[in-house]
Amino acid sequence: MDLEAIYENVERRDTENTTGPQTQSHSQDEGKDLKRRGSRCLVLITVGLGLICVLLLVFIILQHITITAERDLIKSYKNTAEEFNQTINSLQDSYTDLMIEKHQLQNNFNTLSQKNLELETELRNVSERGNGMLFMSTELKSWSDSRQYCRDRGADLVIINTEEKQRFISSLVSERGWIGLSDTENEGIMKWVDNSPLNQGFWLKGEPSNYGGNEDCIELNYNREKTGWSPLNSWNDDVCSEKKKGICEK
Ligand SMILES: [Ca+2]
Ligand SMILES: [Ca+2]
Repeated sequence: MDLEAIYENVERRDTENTTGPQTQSHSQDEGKDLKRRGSRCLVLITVGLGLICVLLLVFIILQHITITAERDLIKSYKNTAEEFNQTINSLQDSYTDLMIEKHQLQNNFNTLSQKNLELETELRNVSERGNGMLFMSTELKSWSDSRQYCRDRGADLVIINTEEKQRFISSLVSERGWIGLSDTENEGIMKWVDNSPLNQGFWLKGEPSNYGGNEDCIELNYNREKTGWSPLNSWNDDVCSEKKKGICEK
């Protein structure tokens, strides 16, 4: 019921009951009762409105928290997406660089393959002229053991009997190695492994020295810094038990 209507009703009753003392007292009690009820209603309405306000406030706070959390989540997704894009771009750049590097390596490989082919052809030509195929042993051994290494592979220590072959082997060898020449049987009489005599030697300056009276096996010395070294001056006699690689010819 409307509060004003209640008060109007009370006043109207007061006006109507002004005829006698008993009736007037009774009407006053009723008015007080109505006022108390009205006050109670007012309190209830106020409390109700307060509760509604509190609920609304709680609802708004919850909504705010939810929206904030969603916004943070979206922000996080956005950052992740940006990082992902950056990673993709970086990978793309790396891929491009690698492709360029791959092409360069491919070109280098092609160039090296071509050079290798040329060297193989040159080696074949020289080998054909020298009746053999050249290779270096992989182990350091005495002259006799190096020779055995070659023989175990169907070859022998190399015989160098032309300037062309000497030049070619000097250009290939990058370390010292035994060749098939020695004066083991007769000091000063050099013989090849096929027992043919030495016609032309390509000695380093001052060699063969037979130093200590015990140098009977011949090596091709790669050391280009050595005094007097040249492609046609690279032989040295050394102690046969010294460990070196062997230059084999098949
Ligand atoms: Ca000697
Ligand atoms: Ca010597």
